[in-house]
Amino acid sequence: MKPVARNALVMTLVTVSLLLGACRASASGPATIVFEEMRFVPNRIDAVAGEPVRVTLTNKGLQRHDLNFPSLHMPGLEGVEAILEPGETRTITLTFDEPGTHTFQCSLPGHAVAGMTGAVFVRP
Ligand SMILES: [Cu+2]
Repeated sequence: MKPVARNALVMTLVTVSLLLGACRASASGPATIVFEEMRFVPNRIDAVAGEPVRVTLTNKGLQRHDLNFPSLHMPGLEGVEAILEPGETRTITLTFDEPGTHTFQCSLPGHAVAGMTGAVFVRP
């Protein structure tokens, strides 16, 4: 794990949490997503609105992949991004304030259309 990249990601996630107004402390169960060529395994996460969910990302693919939420529409940032090199593992924390479905994808060119898509299902 690269400390600098990890710190940048933490700052991004803190910003997202503040923007969403999520300040509650209880946690949803941890989840794991493996990046492969060209898919996420599994390609869904279940979460509870307002509760942080820890997600461990592992890139078992042969090239760089990321986890990107286009729906978050943050100025200057195309959603929550976690770019992993092959063999890299990182744990992120996501908090969604409203119930609903948030799709995610790998934002590298051609990867989403090749099948690297998924969704977080947020229940009340
Ligand atoms: Cu990819």
